[in-house]
Amino acid sequence: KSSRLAEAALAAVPSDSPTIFDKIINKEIPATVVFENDKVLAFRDITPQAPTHILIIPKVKDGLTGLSKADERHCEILGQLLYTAKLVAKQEGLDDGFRIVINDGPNGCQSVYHIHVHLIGGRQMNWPPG
Ligand code: DGP
Repeated sequence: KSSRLAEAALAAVPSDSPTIFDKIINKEIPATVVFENDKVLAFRDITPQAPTHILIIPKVKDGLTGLSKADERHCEILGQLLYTAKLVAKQEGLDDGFRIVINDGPNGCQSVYHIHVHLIGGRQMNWPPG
């Protein structure tokens, strides 16, 4: 399963085109939304890697396909994404800890080019990651 995800990531072409996440934002395809405000959306990952696996994304991409494309104007939304991860971790009861991941580019195994923070928890994590 993990290697299939890695293959999908390697097959993904980095671009600023709309992604599947725009369809989720626009409610064109369903997602299990766990938190939403005017700036960010948090929903359950379709291929969870742990009992809790949530993606936190900005509602407006503004060129932020990935962290490597961040500009100074993105500092506020980057803060909002991390702060939302903290709020959702609390909401999910991840009181013993959790992991935050941002995959970037082919080497980082990024498959969707709309920046997203993975919030993963509910089990013991290992280090180093694969
Ligand atoms: P990354 O590999 O970091 O780009 O993570 C993209 C994640 O997005 C991956 O864990 C699977 C998830 N994902 C892809 N398509 C969908 C979808 O249609 N719905 C949901 N809920 N998650 C999706």
